[in-house]
Amino acid sequence: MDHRPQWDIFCKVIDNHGDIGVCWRLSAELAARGQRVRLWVDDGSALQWMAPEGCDGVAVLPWLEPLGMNLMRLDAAPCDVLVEAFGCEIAPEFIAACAEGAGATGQKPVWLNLEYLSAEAYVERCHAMPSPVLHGPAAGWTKWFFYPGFTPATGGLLREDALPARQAAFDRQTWLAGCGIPWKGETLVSLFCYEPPALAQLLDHLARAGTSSAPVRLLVTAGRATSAVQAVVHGQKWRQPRQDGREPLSISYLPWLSQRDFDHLLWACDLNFVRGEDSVVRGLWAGHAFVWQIYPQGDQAHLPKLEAFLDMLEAPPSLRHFHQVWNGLPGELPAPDLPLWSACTQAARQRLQNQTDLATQLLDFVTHKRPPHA
Ligand code: TRH
Repeated sequence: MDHRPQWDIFCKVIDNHGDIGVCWRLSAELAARGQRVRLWVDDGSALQWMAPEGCDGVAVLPWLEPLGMNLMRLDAAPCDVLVEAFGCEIAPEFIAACAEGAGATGQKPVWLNLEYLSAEAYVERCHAMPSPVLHGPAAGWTKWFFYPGFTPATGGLLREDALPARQAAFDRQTWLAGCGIPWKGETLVSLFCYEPPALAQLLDHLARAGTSSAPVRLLVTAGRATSAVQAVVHGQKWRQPRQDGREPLSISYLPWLSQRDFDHLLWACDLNFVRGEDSVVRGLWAGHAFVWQIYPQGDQAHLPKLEAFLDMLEAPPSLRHFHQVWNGLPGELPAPDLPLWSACTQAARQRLQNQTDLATQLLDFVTHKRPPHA
């Protein structure tokens, strides 16, 4: 009999790739730490490029409505830990089946509501708060709010155990050659974004930087970033070659990368443009200068979230101002200051590396709430 704890993680893909990106990374890390994971997802198509090799210990299951035959899996391996990611409501028939199993064994699963990442102050207040379940087959159980975050009083950040060793062994020249990216010593800039209004300004800046010193190569990620760049590049004058015959700014359009290679991209570049929830953390761990495009919310709720993040980062004024304009506030983008900005990332990384990571905190929390099987 397999006594490894069984996690059931539920993920609904709202739009973009952050929901499944975070859930996959968490699932894979829990499996690396000896847990068994069933990842229930309503649209797992992005996993084909994000994680083409899958992961031992993680079973990806379609979140159909109703769950139907897949519920049989609960008979084989009852649920120990339930995670509803980003406020998705777990399928009621799953809860009912879980409650039935718990009735038989006398042990309730630990039920976690994994929230979005923010550096705002409310996160410390709300982290690990209980929410009693009042109705339905699980009435009498407790759901726990779990907030990832940037301080010791929060749930921490996703940071795999294997990350430092992977990063230390990374060689950018070899990786770039393996991807077919023709690198001749240019300053490398990655771009993962939505449709930032200041994109044309950025391209101008990069071309100017590439005119005065080393040329710049922009590595544009697949999807919305590629469409956004292609919409502005047509007929741009910065395509004129320099005196040495090299273009001041060259652009490479990338295919969809696996999550591992997405990390490699961030490690390879001197400046990274990241977006949303997962890649901003990867930008931090990469340790290079980075700029974050926050996921925009209709009621402008993202603006205080952005400011809280910049406070946490201890961003110098030029980086703060760049972020504001990049995120749609009026103004001119200041010139990127790579030495200053990368020093800022490295100092923040150092502070954050001293904190306990999200997977460790989740495992400790579950052990505390539910002692291991006898
Ligand atoms: O895609 P996103 O904008 O996701 C968003 C945000 O997380 C937002 O906060 C959330 O509310 C919304 O989804 C629903 O950015 P994010 O979070 O960085 O997720 C992208 C994932 O895709 C990340 O795990 C990295 C991965 N990725 C690859 O693996 N390969 C690639 O080639 C690219 C471009 C991304």
